[in-house]
Amino acid sequence: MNFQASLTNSIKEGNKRFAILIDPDKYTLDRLKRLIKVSSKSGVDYFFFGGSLLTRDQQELFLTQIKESCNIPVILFPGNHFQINAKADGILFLSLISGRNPELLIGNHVVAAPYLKAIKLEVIPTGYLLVDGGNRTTVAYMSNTDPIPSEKSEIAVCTALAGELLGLKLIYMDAGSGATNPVPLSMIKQVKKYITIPLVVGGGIRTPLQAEKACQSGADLVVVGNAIEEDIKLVPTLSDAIHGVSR
Ligand code: 1GP
Repeated sequence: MNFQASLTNSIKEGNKRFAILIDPDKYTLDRLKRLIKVSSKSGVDYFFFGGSLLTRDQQELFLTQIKESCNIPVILFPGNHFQINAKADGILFLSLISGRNPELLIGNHVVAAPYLKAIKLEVIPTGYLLVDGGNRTTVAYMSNTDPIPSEKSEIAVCTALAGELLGLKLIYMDAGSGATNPVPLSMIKQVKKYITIPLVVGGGIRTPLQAEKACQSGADLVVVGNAIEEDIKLVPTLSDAIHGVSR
């Protein structure tokens, strides 16, 4: 089953999903192998793979390692079109709809389109909303966009709604990797109330309780990266917290 179908199914069944963000710059091959093992045992649903800026050429090696050693689907979360890779299962085809940078609304998509057409990757049209997490993140700098202020839920709601009306299939609210504060729960609740497509939430989630609360507020899928890079023991506890939440 592809990513969109499996996520839609889990929502219908009232289940929440857990994705680990693998920024290949932050792992060695040995640490990646450990992460794969722990994730397989802990019921991790997806690996998101990518970063706003990659400086080490490890993508091919790491994707091969993941695909050869587990069944967890790998969804590319690309910072740019150099990160397109046919070894993955799918790609978040991101439109940075909280920003006003035309390259990230359509320019990069035009460049990527023929590559995506030529390879067998599930393309997931995604409305990406960057939300202020209290510090300036790499994604805010690299994308040259202003995040939505954390107290402006109405802007997030209208932006997410516009994304759905434009035909996007997923909304991803992100405070940015390493954010001081995650996306506010009140903002998640408001957005969830107005959209019918799946809602992904990530950025700055560091504890099982934060992950659980994000799910209870309406996140269908929670993404965690940094906290797991620092402490791999969080994987099973985060997984239990997220999967323990039902509608
Ligand atoms: C970033 O949502 C992801 O795009 C994960 O963020 O690394 O802060 O968990 P963290």
